[in-house]
Parts: sequence; C-alpha cells; structure tokens
Amino acid sequence: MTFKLPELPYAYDALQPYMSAETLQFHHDKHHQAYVDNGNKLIVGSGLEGKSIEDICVAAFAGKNAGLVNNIGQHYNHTHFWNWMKPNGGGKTLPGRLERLTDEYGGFDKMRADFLNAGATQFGSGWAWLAIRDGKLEVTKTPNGENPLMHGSQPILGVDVWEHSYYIDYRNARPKYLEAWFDHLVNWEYVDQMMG
Ligand code: MN3
Repeated sequence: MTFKLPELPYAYDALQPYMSAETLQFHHDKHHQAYVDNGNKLIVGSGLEGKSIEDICVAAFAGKNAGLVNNIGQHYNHTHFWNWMKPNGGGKTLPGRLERLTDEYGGFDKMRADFLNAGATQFGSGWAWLAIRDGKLEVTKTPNGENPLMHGSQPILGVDVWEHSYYIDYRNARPKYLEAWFDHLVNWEYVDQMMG
C-alpha cells in the first residue's frame, strides 16, 4: 500500500484570519507531501508494508526506526490535523462523552490551560495532545513526528507546534498561535470521532 496526501477538507483560505492560505499551501502541499513521499520510500524493506498506519507508528517506535517514526508519524499526525480544524471552530461546547471526560479531568478551563502549556513548553519541534489512556483524558506533548499511539494512548486532538505551522502568521509568537488555534479553529466533532 502506498500512502497518499489527503485533500484539505476546506479551501486554503477557509481558516483565515487564524491560519492563512499561504500557511496551508506550504504546510499541506509541501511539508505533508514530503512526509508522504519519504514515508513511502522508507517503508520499503522495513517489514511493515501493508500494515495500518496506526500499527506502523507503534512498530516503528518500538523498533527505533527514527525515519519511519518521523515520516509516517507525521503523515498520521497531519492527516488528522487538517480535520482537527474547521472554519468557525473552537468554543466551549463539547460533545457529551468528551464533556464528561473533561469534567473528570478538572474542567474545560484546566484542560485548555494544560493543553496550551504543553504546546508552549514543547522544546523545539513537536506536538501537544489530548489523548485517552485507560478511559481517562490526558494532556501530553511529543517531539518531532511522535504521537501518543507510540506511547500507549489514543490521540484525540493534536496541535502542530513545528514553526512551519505558525511562523508565517505569528512569527515566533507560539503561545498566540496556540490560543487562536484552540479558541477559533478546533473541530470538536472530529475530536469526538477520534474517541472511537
Ligand atoms: Mn506540520
């Protein structure tokens, strides 16, 4: 099986003013495409051909295959990242299951603050996450192309904190990007779908 770049689920300019068309053109058409192309090359001869992308993430991390971890990991992460955003997203109204888990976690404001802090404090490139572990919500961060699947939990929301995700629109102001992203772009229905 060969992985393919998915189409964006909205127009390039649909997330303005919080994420520009220029950012999406570079991020989707150039960066994500490169992960797909490199991942497809690296998977040949790895013994993981034909496995699901989730299984490849887990096996590549366990096998310390850094090339696959980063490129197939980034393909997984970005495929969901486009869907974790939508025009007129954000807000505090969560789907029922997620609202219950968030209440158990300590409430929406604590979850938001912990998620933004995880993104702001990930040193260098990486991601901040909401994930489910043993039926409970957790907030985590990972470097480079890693994701929670590789660390034993189910990702349900992730934000890309590589500079290519925000530098055109926010320059070095990563916390401003994170706040705008969380408050105006998150597609909570897709987060709910990721809970299975
Ligand atoms: Mn990216």
